Amino acid sequence: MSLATINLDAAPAGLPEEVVAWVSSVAELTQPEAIHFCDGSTEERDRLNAQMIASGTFIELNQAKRPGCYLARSNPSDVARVEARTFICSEHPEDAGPTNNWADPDDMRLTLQRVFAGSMRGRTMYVIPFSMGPLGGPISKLGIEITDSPYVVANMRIMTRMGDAALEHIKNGEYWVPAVHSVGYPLIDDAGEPREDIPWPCNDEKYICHFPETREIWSYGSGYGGNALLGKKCYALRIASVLARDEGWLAEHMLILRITRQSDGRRFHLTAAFPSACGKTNLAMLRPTIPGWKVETIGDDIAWMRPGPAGRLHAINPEAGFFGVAPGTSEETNPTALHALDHDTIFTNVGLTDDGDVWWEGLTDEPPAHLIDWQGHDWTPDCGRKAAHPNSRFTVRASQAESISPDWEDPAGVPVDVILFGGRRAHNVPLISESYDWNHGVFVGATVSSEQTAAAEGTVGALRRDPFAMLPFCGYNMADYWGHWLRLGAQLGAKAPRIFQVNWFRKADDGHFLWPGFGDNSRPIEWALRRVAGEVEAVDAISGRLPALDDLNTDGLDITDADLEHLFELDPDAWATEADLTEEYFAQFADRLPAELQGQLTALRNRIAAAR
Ligand code: O2Y
Ligand code: MN
Repeated sequence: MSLATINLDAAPAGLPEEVVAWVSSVAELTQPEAIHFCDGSTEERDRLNAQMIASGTFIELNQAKRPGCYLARSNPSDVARVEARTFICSEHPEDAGPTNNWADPDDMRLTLQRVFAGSMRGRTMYVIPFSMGPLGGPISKLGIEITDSPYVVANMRIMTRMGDAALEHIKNGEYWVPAVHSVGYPLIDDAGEPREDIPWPCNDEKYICHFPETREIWSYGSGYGGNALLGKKCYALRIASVLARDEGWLAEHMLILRITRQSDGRRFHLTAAFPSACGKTNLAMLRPTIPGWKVETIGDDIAWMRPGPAGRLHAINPEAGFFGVAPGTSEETNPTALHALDHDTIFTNVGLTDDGDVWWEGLTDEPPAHLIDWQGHDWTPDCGRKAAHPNSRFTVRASQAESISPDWEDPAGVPVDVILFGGRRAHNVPLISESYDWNHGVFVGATVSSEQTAAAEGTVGALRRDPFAMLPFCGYNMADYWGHWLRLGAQLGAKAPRIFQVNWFRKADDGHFLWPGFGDNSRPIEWALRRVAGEVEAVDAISGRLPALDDLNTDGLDITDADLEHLFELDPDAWATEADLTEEYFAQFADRLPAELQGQLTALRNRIAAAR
């Protein structure tokens, strides 16, 4: 398709030349039937929703029960992020590092030219200008996603600030990141033969590619979540981590909370990184079981943090919505999330009840007697299959959560007092411990791990490292990323947030969880905040500083003294093994490992020796 045949008549006036050139070049390559610049209006949303209902991509839910809600069912082969098909295409492999899939950028460009050639034939190409973070904010950044998926447009409308307002900033010459996405299912083949569309088009061949030097994203073959909503993991973490390294800030896989002590109105802000399956969404909407504390949500997944004018680290949530896991969300586990889904929500891969509502495992104790499962088949409780896919999702505007902070869109962000690192550890790691200093905190973040619980994950009980919960999301060499954290800590000095490690998942020898979790996680967090306020002492120990048991608020808590003590037991022999495993783990980073982290490992060994 030549430029002359690309209809840019409907393009907004005043587009910068570089945007016109880029959109035209992508259209020339992918050969769409039409080009639509998304304005973000409700008319546009309603038109696309009607189109997706007609094509079968969206099923309209019972509008009396769930107004503005739709269900999408993906192809069963396209249900999650595909880490094995996610590539960092840096010029030098060592700049991607040992924890990323590296691909040669020249080779990958040839591959992408091949798969994207004609990939949008017969389809509309949507151009989505978007802002990550409040529009025009000092920490926010812009992007443009090109996609051939109206489902992606509908989700980006919820997950980002998308449309004309973002485009105005781009027209003003502000920096933006280009992101190209195609589901890889053209409606006209190479011979010019048409084919019918299907409700969830995708391709068996998938490429999720990041070019850190040129700051570009190219995603092909998947329509699902993090593979396709390119503002989220691809931009806000992988590309943003590179921007952050070069510009002196942090792009992190962290939730953000405001916690207010009602007795004196003192506000604390906390960010927290957790690997998957550690209850991050539940913590983002924490309902404290202890009185006197109010918790507000600022973000549930990603934090962008920059040193502010007074030298403190300020965090924004770059996203505008939640893309949460549905199974397990219930009135008991996370009523705030559940209530947010009452209206204007896109559900993907959950069950459809006979009265046009949604259902997933864990929503109610009593399952419906019949429903249609996520693959469109009849389902009954005894059929032996799941009604909802385990990675089924809801997409909902963050403002619909009753816990949302009135300041969640403050462009200046909130000053961070506490950073938490958590993993899922049955043994060794205490309920909470405070790092000795920033560098020790970086060591703790770098060594975050979870014990593998299923044979499918590898050897059961073996540690799966997920440093800073960034393993699949760091856009460059992980050791250099640790170095960046160390440098930023030195810059922040005494104004740096305090770093704590938490573990909600420690088990007793008979296998029962020692800690009730959920709302009771407010108890160790209260201790952390009181440490920040200088109100409570701590006890030096192997892993960090621990609370004296009397200082942990256990009022009304149903836990035995033995279990409480076990939560903080640190066995020097077990920790010596931890230290050996850390040494093995660090070895893969060779001379890129910052010397400070090797020094932290030595300090840990010294504390173990002293405890023996
Ligand atoms: O499977 C996907 O594409 C979703 S992954 C995801 C979604 C929301 C928040 N976090 C994640 C994640 O993988 O960390
Ligand atoms: Mn996440």
